[in-house]
Amino acid sequence: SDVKIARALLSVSDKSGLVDLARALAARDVELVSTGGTARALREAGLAVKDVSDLTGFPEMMDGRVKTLHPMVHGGLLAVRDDPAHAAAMEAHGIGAIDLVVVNLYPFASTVAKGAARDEVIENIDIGGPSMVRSAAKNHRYVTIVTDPADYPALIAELGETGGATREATRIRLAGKAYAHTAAYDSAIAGWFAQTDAFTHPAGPEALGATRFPALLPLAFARAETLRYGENPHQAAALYRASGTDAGIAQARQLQGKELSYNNYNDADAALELVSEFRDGPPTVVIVKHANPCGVASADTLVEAYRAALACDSVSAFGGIIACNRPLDAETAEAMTGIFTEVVVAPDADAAAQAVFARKKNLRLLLTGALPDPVRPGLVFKSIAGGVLVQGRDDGRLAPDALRVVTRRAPTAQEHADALFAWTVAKHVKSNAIVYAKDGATAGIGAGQMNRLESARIAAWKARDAAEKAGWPAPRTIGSAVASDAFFPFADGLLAAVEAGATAVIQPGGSIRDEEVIAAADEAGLAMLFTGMRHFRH
Ligand code: 93A
Repeated sequence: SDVKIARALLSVSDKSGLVDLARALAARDVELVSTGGTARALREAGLAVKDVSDLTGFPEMMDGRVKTLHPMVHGGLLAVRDDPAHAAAMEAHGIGAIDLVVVNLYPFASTVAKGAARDEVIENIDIGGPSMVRSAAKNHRYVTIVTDPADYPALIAELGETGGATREATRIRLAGKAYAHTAAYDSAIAGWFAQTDAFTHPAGPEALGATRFPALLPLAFARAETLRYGENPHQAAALYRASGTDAGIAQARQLQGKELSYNNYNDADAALELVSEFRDGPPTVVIVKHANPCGVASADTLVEAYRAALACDSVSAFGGIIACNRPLDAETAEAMTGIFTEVVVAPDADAAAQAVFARKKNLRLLLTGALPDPVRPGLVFKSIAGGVLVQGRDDGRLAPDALRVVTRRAPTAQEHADALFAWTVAKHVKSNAIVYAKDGATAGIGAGQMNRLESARIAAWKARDAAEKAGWPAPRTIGSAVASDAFFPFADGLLAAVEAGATAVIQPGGSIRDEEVIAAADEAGLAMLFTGMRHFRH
């Protein structure tokens, strides 16, 4: 049921929105009680505030370490008001009920992030704040707990709707949020200690892997959406959004279309991650199916890039997910709506493009703003039975001097450019990945096979199929560059590429049979580049 707010305790480090909220409370004759800095901010705004020290009869002491840790505060928060014994205790000790608690905590994470000294970090471990948050949240039957300034406007609105009270559903929701907040807070602290522990360990942090992975991951994911189902209709699914980042598909803004499904998110993520590699490049379009690209192309204009990407494998592109690295214009939108497409992801879309998409009610249009940095650091999780594997995201990028020509013939400028293009795409294709590219467009993509030879054959076969469909005189693998995500263990995969007409190869190198593979390349007159870097993706 509704609980009328008569007394509020405000104690916040982040003072944004504070004065507006306090004014709304004061306007409803709510008594305001505050700690030092918060009280000062409210008085400066002309509001009447009672000091917590007046409530407790103790001064704030020990540099503020002890200010709200007192029965006058926690009794007021925890009392079960309609329990006669609790009511008697309140009466006996002169404890007044507190109906609303507005608290946010000492900025621990940002203090660590700014590289503060150990003492300063420790001082920013909030004790009294989380105690109040947890007391108030436990007693949500009577008490409202607000930990996020983003919730102030809704609270103010609710006070207006109810005549100065909060609803039970609101108190329950905010209590859950409060415990998520203190849990994330303590997890950040525990992560910092685990790190510190490793740094003082006799074996050293490197030996424990702790410089890259703390013993505890201080990560916060909040459920953002319950999805209709997972990869299959009998699997339940939800999207959890990571706090503290805006660099991903989970943060994209959906402009129109049906709800995104689990598979849509997964595919759109693959498409956005790949197209972001071309953030600073020419207009580029990626088409993804089942989390693998089935066509990628760069061109002078976005619409040309789309057509070239589509031509690579127009059969697979049906029902695909498209991502591009330029704002959408009407002409490109028109071309994209030529076949059934599930999702289009773009940095932006002009009004004319939006009008074109609006005609396709089901098509989901996602706008990301500036594309994410392809080499930003990050973690990648894969759950295995009973655990989670964690690795850094594949932020590998070839340094300009990393490429080594290992054949007698060096690649031409065009072969070199196509090789790099194919290599970038191969990074985003499930292993074993083979990608043929020519003139800035993929010519054939072989993904996810259990041996490299088969991926090479499938990619070539698909290129022949595409040529047949488009009425081209020959498949575009002829005169192409081919990329392999990992080394060719035998010459057979390379020979399949020769057969398909590739004239240049890019691959990591490093096989014990490299010499055999290089000899086969030389014999066929190929130019081959070694990257020294592998891009497995499973
Ligand atoms: O040092 S504390 O752990 N001890 C306390 O008793 C206490 N009570 C509130 N930190 C405490 N707080 C925190 O002070 C709140 O969580 C809030 O972050 C901050 C507000 O202090 P001020 O009002 O002086 O700016």
